[in-house]
Amino acid sequence: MAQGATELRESTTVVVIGAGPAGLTVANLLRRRGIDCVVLERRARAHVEQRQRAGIVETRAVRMFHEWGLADQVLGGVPLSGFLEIRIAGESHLLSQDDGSEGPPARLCPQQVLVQNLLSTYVADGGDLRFEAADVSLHDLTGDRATVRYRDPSGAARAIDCAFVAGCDGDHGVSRASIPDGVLTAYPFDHGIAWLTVLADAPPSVHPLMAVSPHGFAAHFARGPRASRFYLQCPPDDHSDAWPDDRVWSQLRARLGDPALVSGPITERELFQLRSIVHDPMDHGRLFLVGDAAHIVSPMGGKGMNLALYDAEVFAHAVSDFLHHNDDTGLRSYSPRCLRRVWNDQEFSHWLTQTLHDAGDHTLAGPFRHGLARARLDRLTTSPTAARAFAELMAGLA
Ligand code: RFL
Repeated sequence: MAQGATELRESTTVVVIGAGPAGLTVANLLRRRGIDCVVLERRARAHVEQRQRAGIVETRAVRMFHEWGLADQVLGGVPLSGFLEIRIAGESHLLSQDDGSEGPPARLCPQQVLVQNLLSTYVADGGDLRFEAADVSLHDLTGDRATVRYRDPSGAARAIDCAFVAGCDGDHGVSRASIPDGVLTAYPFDHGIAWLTVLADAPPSVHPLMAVSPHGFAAHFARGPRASRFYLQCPPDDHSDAWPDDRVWSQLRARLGDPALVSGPITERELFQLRSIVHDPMDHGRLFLVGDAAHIVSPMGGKGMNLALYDAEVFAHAVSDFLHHNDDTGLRSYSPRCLRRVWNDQEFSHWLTQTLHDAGDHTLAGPFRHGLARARLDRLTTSPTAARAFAELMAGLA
């Protein structure tokens, strides 16, 4: 954007780009430490508050919100039932989610509920949050101060000087794209699988449920007292138009091994590819990438949003240590510290994705990988030690 004479200039400590789980958590944690910030969000408030995606805030993240004194305000939903059901060819196996640690467990808290609560807490706390910020651009990232430019809803050009920029604008945002070519290395992975996901006004499953069947993988998760999210494995070149309601319900009944599954109106459907990517490093000068802006994890294992919350806390501690104690250790170690957890969760998600798909339709993975996946499931459902290690990973404590 041209820097005209009418540009309105301001100054703050941190500009946060994006008001998803990552950006709103960064903003709330910074305010708890008395650090000024401005959040710039491209979309309108109603859009941000209604975007449905993740459903579970893992144990580690629940305890993080408790430690910051935010749990009562931001965590909606209910504590998790304590079991995960894996159904193999119609046979049910309940895995305890007890990881052996003390403290509050994971919560069934839909992403939009978390976002609404983070948003209202931040605004009630006097936080500065600007919706419909257009043409956001980042400047002077390696200088003494960075500048973020944008146009407000009236079309006026604005510029904010800051010490740090938190790039929380997801995989398609402007933050990562502002880093010069050659600075970051991308590590992408395509699972070669697509999922059709539907949200339906249908009774939730008793426990989070993942099913392995010769027809392909399926899953059923609660998204509220009367709402469910379902997932169905499909070929990567499939299209959601090929999935009329009748086909969705008959395939779910076959794959979940539940002929009596109660259907309901489908309120949302989307077909997406299972893919993962890691960008390394997660910082450049005064810019720190947080959440999906730095990494995408395939949804199996429910780690994407939880990683965003992890990065947000590491960043907030790092900025606070620097401003309050003149200690830049946290800023310098931000990227390696976050990437260690990112790769840990990528490995878990990849392992679970391969296991639950390969163990089903053996024509896709071939008989050898099918046998390996069945052996992993056998170990998981018969060895208490294997089940405990799995629970730790699900909880985010490993
Ligand atoms: P978000 O949520 O994408 O938010 C980014 C925000 O930035 C804004 N933005 C901009 N603002 C200003 N200027 C720009 N130029 C901008 N460009 C973008 C956007 O409007 C938006 O408000 O990223 P964040 O905060 O890093 O959060 C990440 C999570 O949303 C994501 O990891 C999860 O939803 C992934 N995910 C799941 N994660 C879990 O932990 N558990 C799950 O069960 C789970 N299920 C899922 C998922 C993702 C799914 N999709 C997207 C395929 C299920 C699905 C269907």
